[in-house]
Amino acid sequence: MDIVTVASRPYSDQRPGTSGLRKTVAHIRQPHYLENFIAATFSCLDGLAGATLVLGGDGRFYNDTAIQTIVKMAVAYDVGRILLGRSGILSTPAASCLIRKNHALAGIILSASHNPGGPDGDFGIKVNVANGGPAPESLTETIYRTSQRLTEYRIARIPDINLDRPGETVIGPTVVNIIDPVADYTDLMASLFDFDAIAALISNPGFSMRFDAMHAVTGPYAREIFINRLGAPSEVVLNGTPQPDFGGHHPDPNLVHARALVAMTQGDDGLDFAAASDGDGDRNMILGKNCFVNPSDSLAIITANADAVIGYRDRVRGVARSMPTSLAAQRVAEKQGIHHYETPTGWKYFGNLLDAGEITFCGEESFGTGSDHVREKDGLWAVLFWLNLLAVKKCSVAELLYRHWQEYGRHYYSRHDYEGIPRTNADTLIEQLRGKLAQLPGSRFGSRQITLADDFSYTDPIDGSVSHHQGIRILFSDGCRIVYRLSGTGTSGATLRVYLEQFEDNPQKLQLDSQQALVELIRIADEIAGIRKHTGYPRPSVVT
Ligand code: VG1
Ligand code: CO
Repeated sequence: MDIVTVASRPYSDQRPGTSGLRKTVAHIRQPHYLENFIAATFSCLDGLAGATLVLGGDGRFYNDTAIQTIVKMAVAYDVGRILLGRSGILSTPAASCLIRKNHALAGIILSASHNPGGPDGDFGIKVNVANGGPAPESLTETIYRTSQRLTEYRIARIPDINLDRPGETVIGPTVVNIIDPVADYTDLMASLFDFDAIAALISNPGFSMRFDAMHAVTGPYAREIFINRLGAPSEVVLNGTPQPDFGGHHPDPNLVHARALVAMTQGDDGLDFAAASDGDGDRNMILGKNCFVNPSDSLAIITANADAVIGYRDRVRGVARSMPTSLAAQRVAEKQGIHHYETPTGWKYFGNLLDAGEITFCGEESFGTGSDHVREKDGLWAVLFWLNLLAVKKCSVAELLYRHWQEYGRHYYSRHDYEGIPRTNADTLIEQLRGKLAQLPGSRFGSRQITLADDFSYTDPIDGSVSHHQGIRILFSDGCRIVYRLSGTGTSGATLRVYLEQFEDNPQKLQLDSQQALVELIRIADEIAGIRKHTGYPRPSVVT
């Protein structure tokens, strides 16, 4: 076995963001860039020699090239076994499932999630740890510091392996095991949900549905689950073949990027149910006939109705939501007497709470929902949860939603993104806002008064670790909230996210258009932060 040590020089920008290291493909393809980050990661994983590593990605451009490099490095770093998804494919939740099931030490998931792919698109590297979840900030910071001192890495000089041929190959100290990426995940889903009830719903001629895989990783998973296991006709899965450039689209399941699917739910003969997932299969969008389920509401409805689903009956301990996510789930937790936690943005902050059994469900406003079945958000899981609810409750998506609002009130909610603004403008906006925070409490805006204005900090209740600067929150006397933060997943310029929330429990006012309901708060958000002035944008580039 020819293992060589290659001299390298550190790159200064290998600090992982909200969800892994995310860069343009061109950036990742710089000499030694990928190798450096993998070497830094490997040297920070205690006990790597002889251990099991899960490896796969969302199939985007450069996925297979990067996998070949990582396999050769894993051999050089004495990894004992690599569990590799066939053709390099693993959805993020399936990778999490495999890490847990096989007691792997870690996983590497190659994905830039919902960001576009292709030679001119984005690429990403996510590192997961032994619980199946994203590496905690303590580890990503150590990897980053290591990357800044890196002067060399090791790699085996071996031919590329055939990623399409299942089975085991021994390469020096390492067994490379190419596995079916779909089977274990499908079994896990079958253990949580009532597949017979869902199959009966899907076969009912009065029920129409589509799942849009957006040319991304969930295609093979959706085909196995919906068509092979649940008996749906093949046309139920749209865009089901993963493509390196996602067909030239953003694999981002929201009202903007999944517009064609949304259109299929509109009108009297619109679909009864439609859903979509993102590049790496961890996000979900849920739609009913003429009806969109806001992700914050979805988390609340899943929590409130968990007893209807066999895998969750009588065992719900609590729910956590990322800070910008609406308070709808908290309202359910308070009423049901279960735990509730508010964490920073990013799935890594849920891991400790899930491991400690403090929570059963968790979610984010950014179309992410999940539970303690894995340690990642899980798109198809959420879709199956909703189908299971519809099958048991024998009602439509809209009925489930309206009933929930009637019982708990409605949290009108929207996120406004200002994408691709110059970094300095974004930093100035946030700095000026921070400078004003102390004076804001007590300020009046019409009938509203600010009761709290702070820069959110989080102390993990399990390990005591503290995370600062997790978004600026402005809370008002009537329960409204405005949150401002900068994205940590973009690859060019800066993206400002503004999150708006307003509670309503007047039964006459539960069915307004969200943007209409929030119009005054949107104006106040601009007045406080000078959004238009700093960004130069008259309106947000994406509204969800
Ligand atoms: C965004 C979302 C965040 C999510 C993250 C990763 O981060 O806001 O809620 O956890 O993407 O999602 P940011 O920093 O750009 O706001 V994805 O599906 O990687 O996995
Ligand atoms: Co994703």
